Amino acid sequence: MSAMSRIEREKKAHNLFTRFEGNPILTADHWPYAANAVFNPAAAQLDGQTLLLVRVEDMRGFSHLTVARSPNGLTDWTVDSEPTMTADPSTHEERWGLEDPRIVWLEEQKQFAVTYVSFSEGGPIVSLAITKNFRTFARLGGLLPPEDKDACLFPRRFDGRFALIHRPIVRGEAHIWISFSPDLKHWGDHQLLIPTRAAYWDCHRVGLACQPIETPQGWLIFYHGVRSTTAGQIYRTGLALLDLQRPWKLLRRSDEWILGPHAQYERVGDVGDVVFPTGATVNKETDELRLYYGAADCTVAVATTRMTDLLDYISASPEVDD
Ligand code: BMA
Repeated sequence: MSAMSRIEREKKAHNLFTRFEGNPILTADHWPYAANAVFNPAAAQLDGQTLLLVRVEDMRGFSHLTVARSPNGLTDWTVDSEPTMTADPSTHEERWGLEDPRIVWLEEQKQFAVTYVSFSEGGPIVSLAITKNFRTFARLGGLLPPEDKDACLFPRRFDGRFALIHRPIVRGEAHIWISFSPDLKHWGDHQLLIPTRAAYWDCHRVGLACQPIETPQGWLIFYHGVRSTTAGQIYRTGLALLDLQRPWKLLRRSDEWILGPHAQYERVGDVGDVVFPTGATVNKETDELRLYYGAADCTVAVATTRMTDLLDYISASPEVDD
């Protein structure tokens, strides 16, 4: 058992993140062309700037991805004048648009991997694109059959294999899985990683939030959890820790959510009561982690915390038995 009492830990969970006072940082009004909503952004650092690959929903209700850049990650965003990645509707895979990207730096390839949802006629598919500059992309296509979403690669191989966290729907249930591949194309050895938890805030659905964050204690995993209530679904964010060398091993999991809909822009929108993180940046010098998230399926917001606080909190969270 940890030294922190449950009450102390709840207080810590409640105070872990500080919302940026300038939230929401991006809205459809910032966009250089007509859009209904801009949300669920992937995040990376490139050329001394923060880059967000933002999901943009057009007036048909279909989505594409567009880059926004900022010198400080908070303000002064410049949005690409045209969509950066659009669906190819002539393919079965991308019939109804591209959604909810995640970005990770692949150490071996020295390129960014973008995993995103292609909305196919058969349901959502996880697709992969590789890029150096977010201007040109090598599109490697779908990785696994539908229905699957909320996916991200790890930055390197484990025992010679790449690893993918994703969220297939299996028997109607929405749990987080991990799968492995020798070549980023053929995937297998599928294992359940983080299941939903009966009665908790994450009892109905879970899915990966942003990219896995490497720490000396293990991989920090942010995930969204859903509870369905009589008033609708509530999307909140929790934290888990995976073994550094064996990421298929879940070490700890937060009892509490650490970010939930509270601000007006999170409570009210196209889909109210949704915080949906999909990107993070870490500044090792300042110890700061910034979590970028979609708020109420309408806008992009950011909240900040310290890596040491996250690690203190997850170290005080329950261990998970095998
Ligand atoms: C999920 C995804 C997200 C969306 C969220 C809340 O299932 O489709 O794109 O932000 O629902 O509506």
